[in-house]
Amino acid sequence: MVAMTQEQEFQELVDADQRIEPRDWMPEAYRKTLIRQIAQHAHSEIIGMQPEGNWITRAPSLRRKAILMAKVQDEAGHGLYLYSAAETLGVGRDELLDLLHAGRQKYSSIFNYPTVTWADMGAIGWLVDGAAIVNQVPITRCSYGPYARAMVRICKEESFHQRQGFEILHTLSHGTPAQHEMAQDAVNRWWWPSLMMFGPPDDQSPNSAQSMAWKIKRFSNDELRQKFVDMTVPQAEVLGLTLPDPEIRWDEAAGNYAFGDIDWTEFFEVLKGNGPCNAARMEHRVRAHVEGSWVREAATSYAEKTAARVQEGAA
Ligand code: BYC
Repeated sequence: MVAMTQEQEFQELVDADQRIEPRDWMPEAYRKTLIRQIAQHAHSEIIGMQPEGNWITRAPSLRRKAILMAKVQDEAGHGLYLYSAAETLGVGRDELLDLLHAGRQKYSSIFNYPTVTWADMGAIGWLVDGAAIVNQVPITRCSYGPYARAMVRICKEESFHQRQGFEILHTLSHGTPAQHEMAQDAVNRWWWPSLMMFGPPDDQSPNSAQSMAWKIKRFSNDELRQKFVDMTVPQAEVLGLTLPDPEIRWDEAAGNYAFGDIDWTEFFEVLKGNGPCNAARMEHRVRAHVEGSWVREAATSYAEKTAARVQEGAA
């Protein structure tokens, strides 16, 4: 019998839907691609706090303000779980943040768009968190254990976020004509960028084939985008809002909703740093990091003193 290589054994485990854990052998390229995706995901969570943080002081009621604060805090928590999952692959959180700040790692394109009215909080919850759920539920079955487990709790929280966004839009849509118009305008602006969140079309997605073979990804970008459209079109009807795409129609033969062409030039421009808010998001992130350095220093110093005291006590 010919002995299997480590790589073949690894692929057998993946094919049998077994989980890969941090101490297991894994191909270097698998580790690298996971670090890339998990880091990008973590960065998206913390950069994603900015567009919504923008409305905390201007929420229309105390109830809305408390809910929005809780949501933004949840995003910080998601970032923490994800940086911790990345750390199990042997990379430090500091290192990942340095790569983000140097523009060498990405975050989701969606957070480079501005939040200009209160209705944007509704559209982000409904569409952006809705897209996030469709993309992330399959990651609960990702082959890498720590990433899959982090995603279970994240998805539960995203589900709450999506409903609160839907509720904001439902209230506005059934309010005064001006409120309805504000809700419609927000949906018009967030619809196409939400479809872009799923990544480039399958024939222009260089990482998909390998990530699917490794079961990091369970569905292709286009498959998930289609699921999102199918889920969202009926919800728009309940909201009494329209989606800004005249080509949306039920395709009987395909058993799903057909939709119009996505402007991929806009997507690739945003990825290159040319979206409406790329510069502002990075500038804000780097400034917050620099201004927060004293907190990290104090926490490190406290941890060192506590550890020294424990050691003294043991001596
Ligand atoms: N934005 O080969 P592909 C949230 C990049 S947080 C920017 O298809 P892959 C939330 C891609 O990285 C939502 N870049 O890549 C938070 C690659 O470039 P590199 C974040 C994108 O990895 C707060 C290149 O394009 N969710 O929901 O197989 C408040 C080619 O793409 C994007 C996640 O991160 C994009 N949209 O598939 C509210 C989910 N799309 O790295 C909500 C986890 C693609 O080779 N990530 N690129 O230089 C994934 O599922 C996958 O990474 C993607 C892309 C489907 C996004």
